[in-house]
Amino acid sequence: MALYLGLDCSTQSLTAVVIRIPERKIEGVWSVNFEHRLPHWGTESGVLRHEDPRICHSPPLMWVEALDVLFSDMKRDGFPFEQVQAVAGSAQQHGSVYLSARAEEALQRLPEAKNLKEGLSGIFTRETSPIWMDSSTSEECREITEAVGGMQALSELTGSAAFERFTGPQIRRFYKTEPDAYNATWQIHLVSSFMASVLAGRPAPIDPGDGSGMNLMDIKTRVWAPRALEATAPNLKEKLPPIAPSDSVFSKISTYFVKRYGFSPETDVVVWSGDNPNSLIGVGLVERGKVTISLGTSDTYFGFMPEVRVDPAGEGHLFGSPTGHYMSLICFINGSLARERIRDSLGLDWDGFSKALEDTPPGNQGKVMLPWFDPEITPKVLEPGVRRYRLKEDDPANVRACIEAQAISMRIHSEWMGVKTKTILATGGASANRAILQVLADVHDAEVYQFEVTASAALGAALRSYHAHFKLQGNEIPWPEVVSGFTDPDPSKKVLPRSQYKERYQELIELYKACEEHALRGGPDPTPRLEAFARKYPS
Ligand code: XUL
Repeated sequence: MALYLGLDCSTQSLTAVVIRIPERKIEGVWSVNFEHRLPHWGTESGVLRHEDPRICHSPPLMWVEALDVLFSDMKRDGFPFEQVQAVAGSAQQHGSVYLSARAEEALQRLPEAKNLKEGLSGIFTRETSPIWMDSSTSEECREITEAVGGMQALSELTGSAAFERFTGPQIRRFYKTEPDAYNATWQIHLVSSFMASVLAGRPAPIDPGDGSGMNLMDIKTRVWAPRALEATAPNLKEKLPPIAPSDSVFSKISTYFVKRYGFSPETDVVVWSGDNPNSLIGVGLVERGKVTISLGTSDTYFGFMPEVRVDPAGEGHLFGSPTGHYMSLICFINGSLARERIRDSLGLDWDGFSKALEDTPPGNQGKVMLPWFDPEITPKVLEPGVRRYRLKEDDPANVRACIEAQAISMRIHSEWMGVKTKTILATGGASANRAILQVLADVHDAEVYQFEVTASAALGAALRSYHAHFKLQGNEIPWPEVVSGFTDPDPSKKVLPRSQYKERYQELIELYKACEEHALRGGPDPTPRLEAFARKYPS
């Protein structure tokens, strides 16, 4: 009997999922919400808001402090830390942590520290970390793209066009705006490799899954790409940790955690990865066929991909999968952030939100919203602002307009992946809402399964720790076997597409495209077409 621990350091919280092997059971789930449990950091849902809405940072010491809070909660609940064989982790992608030369010694000396926060304060050359919601680096994106030889060249080299939130453009901005601090930086980590370093008490490598969210790694060979590094900042290679396979154990756990919480000194620490690559495992996408829609702070749409295929429009991404293959992904910033804003502006709770959704007809009588509360990633919208067509701001139909917009946008912007989806796995907080899943099923004309475990990234990390631990002992378990029993969709949680609405949604998808054309590229006003749609489908 053995326990495997998976941690997920997301935008809003730090979560632990523990699995028990060979019983193949989830032993427990614990979570620490940053805003509520660590209010002294002054974040809003884990993010430090800036007067410039494009700038989004988080304090790295908050994530570190959360680790002590999380393990203390588990200890209070009598969790048997000594039975944990290995720990792997997941973190929000793209965010970067800038360490000074003091960091190495501070990590080593953690066992003597009063707590993690105290032991690791003063090790940063940048006190706050730019995170994936930051969109302040458009100029740097242009510069990098040009230096590498254009969007197509960068995309083929690194798996993605340059994106504001990707780590390379963020590093370039830091180098340009704070050159002294950049020069004083010893190592630049991702949130994932930083948290892994804390657990191990020494610098951790970056895995190809998270490395591919940087615009710095050669997506085919999985090594740092010299052309991309040169285009980004000087001496960057020496500041980046090495890249190591996602299923490698790189250290034993730091004595700090042995002394304080009772972990065994033999506990293996596995290389961490990004939340999306971890979720790929956590929902069992280890072979081609299905796709996942993750309804979290951001919404993501992703699938397993056996071969290299990049988005010619430059909107989507190709990341490394922890299985050694690839995954395709598109990310929407206005996910739960948009749903919460609508809920609050209409004075509803989640039940009221679901009711408003159920009380409005599919197609919403031609009332359409482009829910760009924050700058949007897909499609690229740098000047935020919600656009409404035939929709007043206080109309309860805003609920359906938001949910339909999110579902349709996913459908339109995932066409490059070239898979006609028959089965969608829904995960993340909002996947518990069946009314939302019905919209997804109808818009995508696919069956949608709701997942039991909403913490799919942390579960994926727990499964990765189990896989890596066995591999280290010379007993590599095939991935379908690793995930089996944990990620099988529950047939009673299936939502079917309703054929009577198929044609209606096909029409609405075209109209939604016209709204995007109008809002982004000066296309004709789609209002008359929406009015005709409303007459055709009044209820
Ligand atoms: C993916 C992305 C987000 C973050 C959120 O590219 O930016 O999904 O990983 O945690």
